[in-house]
Amino acid sequence: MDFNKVLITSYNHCDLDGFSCSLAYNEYLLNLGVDSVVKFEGPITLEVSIVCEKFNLNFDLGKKSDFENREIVLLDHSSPTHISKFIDISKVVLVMDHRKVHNAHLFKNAKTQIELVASCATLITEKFIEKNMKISTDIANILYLTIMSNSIKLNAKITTSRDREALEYIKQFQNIKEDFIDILFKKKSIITNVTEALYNDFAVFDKFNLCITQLEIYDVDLFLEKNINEILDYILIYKKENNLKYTFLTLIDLKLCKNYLVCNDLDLQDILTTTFNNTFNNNILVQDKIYFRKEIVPLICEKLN
Ligand SMILES: [Mn+2]
Repeated sequence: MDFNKVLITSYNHCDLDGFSCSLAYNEYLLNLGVDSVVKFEGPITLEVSIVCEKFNLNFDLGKKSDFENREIVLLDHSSPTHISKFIDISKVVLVMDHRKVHNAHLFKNAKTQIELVASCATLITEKFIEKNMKISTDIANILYLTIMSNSIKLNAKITTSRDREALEYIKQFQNIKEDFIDILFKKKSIITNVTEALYNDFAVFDKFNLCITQLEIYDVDLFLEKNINEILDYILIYKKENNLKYTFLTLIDLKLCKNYLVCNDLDLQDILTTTFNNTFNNNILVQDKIYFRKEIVPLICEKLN
């Protein structure tokens, strides 16, 4: 597609996928000679800040004047909510995301590409592959980390052959040491303020009066042992404050590749028990595989309908 002047962004407080996609697509467009800039709305997430520090990248890019009168590209996100006030929805010309439940149709003037791969970074890498275009070392490194992180080192069920092929292409340009992925996993698991971490990751699904927060932790058992009471208390507070019917936490164990669902609402426990054919023990339901929130939502929505 042809662009004039472009501003690339993701959702507010975006994760590593939104961050990497934006920087990579910016490099892709600049290589094609397009006048392109990136802008994010903070605060910066822990995983992104670890990666920024590692590769000396900047989350706060450019000056305000650079951002006016541009067509907008929205990456790793497909809803008019949780985006910056600076985004005029009618100016969004391209939306790329990898969620089954999305609102891309609300961007009336946008071309949309929604495909269910593990990482939106895979869709961006495919743009480079199509043109057989080189990727700079820094961008290759963050794309590689993102796909490895999003697929939990290719262990997540959502991983597709397209994610693997994207990684193969990136490998010729990246120089990151393999052990940095585990270092990143461990570093991003150090949560000093549990309530804040839960708050920052809540996603609301209005249609179902449902809200789910998600954390990825290197050792979930230990984390829950320390924090279960604070988690259950805060989930309840958040539910009441926001007038929601259902609220729960989903945790992914990055070491054991397991999933944990946490809530003390008995009605919701019933729904989750039926959905996953598994039972709660002390308000925790454990499963021997990874489920991302984006996988859980379509499953549970069927039951809430
Ligand atoms: Mn993503």
